[in-house]
Amino acid sequence: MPKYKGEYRFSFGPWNIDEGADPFGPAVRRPERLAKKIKTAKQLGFDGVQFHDDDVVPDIDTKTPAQIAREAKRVKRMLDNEGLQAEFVAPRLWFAPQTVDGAFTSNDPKCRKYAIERSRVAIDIKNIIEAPWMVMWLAREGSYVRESKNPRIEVLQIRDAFNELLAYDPTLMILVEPKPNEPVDSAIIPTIGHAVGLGFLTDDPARVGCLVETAHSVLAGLDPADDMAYALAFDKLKSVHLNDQGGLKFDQDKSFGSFNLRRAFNQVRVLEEYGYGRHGEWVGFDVKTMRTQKQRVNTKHLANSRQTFLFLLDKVATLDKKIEAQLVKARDYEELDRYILCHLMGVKY
Ligand code: XUL
Ligand code: MN
Repeated sequence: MPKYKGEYRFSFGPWNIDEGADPFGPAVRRPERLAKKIKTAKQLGFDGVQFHDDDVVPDIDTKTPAQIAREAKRVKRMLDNEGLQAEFVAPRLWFAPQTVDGAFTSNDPKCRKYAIERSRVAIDIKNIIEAPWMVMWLAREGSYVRESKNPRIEVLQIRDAFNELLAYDPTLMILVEPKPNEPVDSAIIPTIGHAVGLGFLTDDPARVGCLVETAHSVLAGLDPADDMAYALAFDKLKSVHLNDQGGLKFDQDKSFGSFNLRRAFNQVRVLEEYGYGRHGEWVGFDVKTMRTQKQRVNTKHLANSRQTFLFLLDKVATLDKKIEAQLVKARDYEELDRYILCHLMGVKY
């Protein structure tokens, strides 16, 4: 009998070991090479790495298909040497001059074309490094000024773009990672409900899934565990970006559980009760190095987040199901609340 219902494989992306620049100040740590970050992933007990297309191939827009393939193969070898898998590739559709006004929803048709072409390149890279899916964080699909775009057309433009990409690669699986704002004022696919719905608009809904990020749900005023549960009810949750967020402010990407431990417990509970991971789903941590960390302790947030997940998994497994059921049956939710708090604090109930 396995100890847990779920099977957990952990990942993070190279951007999660960062130099600490923010809109108000420059970098405070030296950049690290991708090869070192990949080795760190292994040393910290992770199983895979997530990538943006240009994490794999820097300066991607200046390179030929042959150069891109060569560099992607190099990264695949780095992963193989460490016994790690690539989890996903996400096209960075928010950085180039062509994506200032959005990618698939830009008002300029030449820019929309760029977004499709760039996504095709990302799919080629994904296939070379053998990642199971492409993640779409639709960063600039939305508006700063509502009247600048037609929101109904925007949804259909994203649908059409997805259809082109699904047709380009019949093995492609797209995961939509919703976020309500930042960088745009108002995102057109702000919540998991929107992401699930978008999948059903495409030519092949079975190949469009979701990724729920804790901080993004909180920014939308929603509960991340409930968002995960919603996507699971549709069989759409293939990945998560666990982190934490202190209310409605900028996207903080704090270490998992660091702000609201009970909320973190409930995310782990939803995943574990479903048996998450048994169908190839991953647990990713989209956590940021605190700006105050010094160079040699710049990965503690990753190790800590993974460890907190495992501690909480134990809390889920050791919750007394009989007590829980009795209190639910008696509808004594005040007592259930107290039992959960005692259990989380590790004090006698
Ligand atoms: C942005 C965000 C991204 C995606 C990957 O808030 O979470 O890092 O996870 O493109
Ligand atoms: Mn994320």
